Amino acid sequence: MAHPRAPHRLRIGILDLVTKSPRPGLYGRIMHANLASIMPQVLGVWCEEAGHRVTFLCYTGGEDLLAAFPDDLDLLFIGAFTHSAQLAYALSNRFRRLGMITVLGGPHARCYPEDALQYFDYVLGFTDRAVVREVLDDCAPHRPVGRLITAKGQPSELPPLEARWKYVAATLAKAPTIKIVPMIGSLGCPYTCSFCIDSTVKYQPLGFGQLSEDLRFLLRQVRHPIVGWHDPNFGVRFDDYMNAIEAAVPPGRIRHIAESSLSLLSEPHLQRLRRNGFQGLLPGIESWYDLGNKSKTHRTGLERVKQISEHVNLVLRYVPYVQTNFVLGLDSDEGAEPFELTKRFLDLTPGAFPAYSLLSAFGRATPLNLEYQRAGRVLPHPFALLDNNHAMNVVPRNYSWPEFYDRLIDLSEYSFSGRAIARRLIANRGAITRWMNVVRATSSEGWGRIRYHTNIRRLLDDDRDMRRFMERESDRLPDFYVRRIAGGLGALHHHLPEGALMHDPNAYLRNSTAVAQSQPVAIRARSSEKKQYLSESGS
Ligand code: B12
Ligand code: SF4
Repeated sequence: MAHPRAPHRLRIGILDLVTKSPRPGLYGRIMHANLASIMPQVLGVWCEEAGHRVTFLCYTGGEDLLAAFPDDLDLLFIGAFTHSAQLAYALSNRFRRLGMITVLGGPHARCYPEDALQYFDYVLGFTDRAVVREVLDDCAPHRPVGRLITAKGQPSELPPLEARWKYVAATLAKAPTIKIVPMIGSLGCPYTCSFCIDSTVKYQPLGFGQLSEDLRFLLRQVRHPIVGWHDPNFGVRFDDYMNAIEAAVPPGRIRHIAESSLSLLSEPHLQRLRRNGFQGLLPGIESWYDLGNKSKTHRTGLERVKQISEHVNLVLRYVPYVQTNFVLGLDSDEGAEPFELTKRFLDLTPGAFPAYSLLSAFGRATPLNLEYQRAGRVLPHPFALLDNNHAMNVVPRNYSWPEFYDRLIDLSEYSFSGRAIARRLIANRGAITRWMNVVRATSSEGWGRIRYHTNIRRLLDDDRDMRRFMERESDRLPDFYVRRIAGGLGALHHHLPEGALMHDPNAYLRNSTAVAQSQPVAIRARSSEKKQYLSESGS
């Protein structure tokens, strides 16, 4: 279809897909608007500053996606995680038929660009103002294969909160009770956890003066705000961060939630965090054998459990809400022990809410995925299942699938049993913490996942297609998954482009032989850069 090239003032749509589900449960209805991304809001600011007209939507599950944008848009940006990729593909297909140019950005675009290029005119990696300007200036169909544009690294600055406030406010208007304002003060991370997308991205604060300004602005808009920090690892430059908060916020006026590693949560730091209103922390524990650097421990096994439990209990004395993150199925895990150790941790740390991620290789997210791909261990589970929970797309090194699922179900039942919920309730302080933990344990996250994993375990025995798919004997997608994905897309299912149900799980390896050959050197260089940063900053 003919399209006007770069009209002077473009009509631009921006869609932030927080969920793929049009039927969110209780937790989703309350929390989805609080999980909005920052970059789509940033894009809105950049596009308007460039003189274009923006229609913005954060999709939390209740909105009508087909009616949300005017039919005469020139350009539609979609921000998507991998689990929402097929919804994004279906929307792109539908809107391209109406004559729009489509652009994909966000974690899926960074992880699976080869795949996304088949369905979008532009796919963006690292995105800064110059990259956005390039898209707006070009604004042309690129089909059948889209144009990949990426900045050299993360942007060095983002617009102030004031500039993106109208998008924040419109999104939070959809949150019925708890309203969390998304903010960010740094990009990248100095650590090198092998499974993480930021393991090779250098740490970079975004400017502490601006941060104070943003917090002052926020206090003028909301009486007692809650801030959710999106920093990949909050508080790396701890003193600078706290100084910036203290310069702007009278004690107790703002509550904060952040993802931080235990190595940054010493008792003096916790005291300062409490003084500054930190109410929720999400440290990553990940494994009892591997990745000890971010918890500042060289111990393994039961010794590590005891040390970390003591540390998390200390955190809980200062901060009421603590979620501990674990990755299950890492290559360092073998036999019953890792699962039993996590149970001991729960016994010793009843107040923490455990969040389990199944080991997932998100395309290009980390160089480690090349190793899994080379070893033929990555399964072609459709994107909609890749949210760290509904599928594990890496064949475990030391478990058969039935054994892995038996242990996963056993651990999940232990974590969300009536006894564990009651112990958590008693150990927790504050109505919101208690309520959140009970709802999470009894809704789709706790009990819902036990039901789901139990079903997969049953299918491993009863459904030959499922077993063959998981054992890499066949690429034929089991009917159970086909039905689940069609049901999830609902009315949009018939817009899913042909072939978009499946993807090439080894695209990264296939398309990056040259990159892969040069990578170890580049990775070594980045790792030593990071080690130097950690030793200089004392983190
Ligand atoms: C903060 C965070 C969250 C927050 C906020 C999420 C949000 N809406 O942004 C919360 C806690 C809510 C969250 C939830 C989840 N998360 Co999360 N999260 C992160 C984290 C720690 C930082 C991401 C971040 O904001 N970075 C700062 C931004 C500015 O940088 P960036 O993400 O690199 O984005 C750049 C480009 O991608 C681009 N860009 C980003 N968005 C967009 C949008 C458009 C339209 C465009 C054009 C460009 C663009 O511009 C940026 C600048 O270069 C990363 C891990 C990490 N270390 O990065 C995981 C990560 C993104 N999360 C991940 C996952 C799996 C999840 C969950 C599915 C977990 C779960 N089971 O619930 C949910 C999904 C939520 C959803 N919206 O669908 C994965 C994503 C993998 C993937 N390919 O999908 C990551 C990479 C962690 C991992 N496992 O490796 N997460
Ligand atoms: S500390 Fe967190 S953000 Fe940093 S590399 Fe490890 S998992 Fe990624």
